[in-house]
Amino acid sequence: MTKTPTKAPTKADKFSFGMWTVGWRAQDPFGDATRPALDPVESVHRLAEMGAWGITFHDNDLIPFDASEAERDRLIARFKDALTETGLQTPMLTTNLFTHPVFKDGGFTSNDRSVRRFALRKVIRNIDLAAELGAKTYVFWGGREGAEYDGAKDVSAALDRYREGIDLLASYVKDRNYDLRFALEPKPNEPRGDILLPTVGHALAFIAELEHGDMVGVNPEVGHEQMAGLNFAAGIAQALWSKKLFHIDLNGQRGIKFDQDLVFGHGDLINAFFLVDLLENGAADGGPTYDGPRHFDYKPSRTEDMTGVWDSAAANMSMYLMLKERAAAYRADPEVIEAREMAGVSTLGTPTLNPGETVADLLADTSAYEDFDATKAAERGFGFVRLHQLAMEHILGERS
Ligand code: GLT
Ligand code: MN
Ligand code: MN
Repeated sequence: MTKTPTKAPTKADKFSFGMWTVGWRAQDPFGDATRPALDPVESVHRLAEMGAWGITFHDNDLIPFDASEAERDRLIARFKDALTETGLQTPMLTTNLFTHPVFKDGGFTSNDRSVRRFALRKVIRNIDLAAELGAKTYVFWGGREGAEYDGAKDVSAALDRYREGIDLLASYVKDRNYDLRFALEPKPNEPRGDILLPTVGHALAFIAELEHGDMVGVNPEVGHEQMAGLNFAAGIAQALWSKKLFHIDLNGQRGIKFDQDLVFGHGDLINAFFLVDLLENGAADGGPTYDGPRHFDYKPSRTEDMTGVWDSAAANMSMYLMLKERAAAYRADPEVIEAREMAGVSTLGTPTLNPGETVADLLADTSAYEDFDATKAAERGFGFVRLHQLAMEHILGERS
């Protein structure tokens, strides 16, 4: 029986799931799979029944690497039928450039040129399918683009090849007039010892070097930034600020360790709260929000049977909706509004110079420097702890 989430999602919530998430058979480096294979058509039906809006996939989640043309056509056709029956969308597609041994040293940045050319062809083929299915985002997670040994990879040349690949694929999309944007997904390590474009910041800097950077953004994943000890909500704020948050992978991670892919909110709950607050309400009042898919990229733990798989899928959506409710109450709470004002959070949006004020005007303003009482200004307490405590009380349901 399909589990009904505690909080019932609707299509308007734009919740989507990777086919590889609920479909994960739970094999890990130390143990065999603990669950049977899941038919993608069943995933489509179950997710739709639970109130999800979309399903996303890698080429090889649906079509085996060595499938014949006829088999490929058959698998796509029955998948499309399931989409039509359920109304589930396919908002994002991506390419598997990591499972087959041919990609052991990467796809776009493999030291083997023939592999790089093969990778480009594999992506182009699936981009055509993405356009056919009406996807709006194409994700690039370069899990194998990296190295274990510093002497094994010329990082500068690898970045040249990465740029060459992404720019070539972007020009292909433009030539075909596909309504598709690219989103690069950073990760610091695993499966490679060190992966290229390890964080949101690295990815944003890379995008700025692209010829077709206008159609390339990021797809940050909660756990991937947290594996590097970074603040995910803060990284997302910068991606939004750069107008580059094209997609997002929601999940949970507990600290700097292997990629856990827990249910959203089952890791750093406080950061998850501030993330949802940011996505839904914007950084400052009136700041940019995110209206793209709320995409869950988690792995149902190895301990779970199929009931546990669907329970955990529902848990992701419930967690998001509960946090959304808490965040709305937090923003509307008069005490929070006052504490944010006292803390200067809501006044940081005021430009430091007056409209039209010049450097000369600033230099002429004695109140800004000569007469400025730094000792007095240093006396100010910001009340950040009180503000944070109010947030905790909202998270714990003490205030509502
Ligand atoms: C893989 C990875 C995820 C990526 C997927 C997209 S594949 O499961 O762990 O973080 O988002 O390629
Ligand atoms: Mn991911
Ligand atoms: Mn992950």
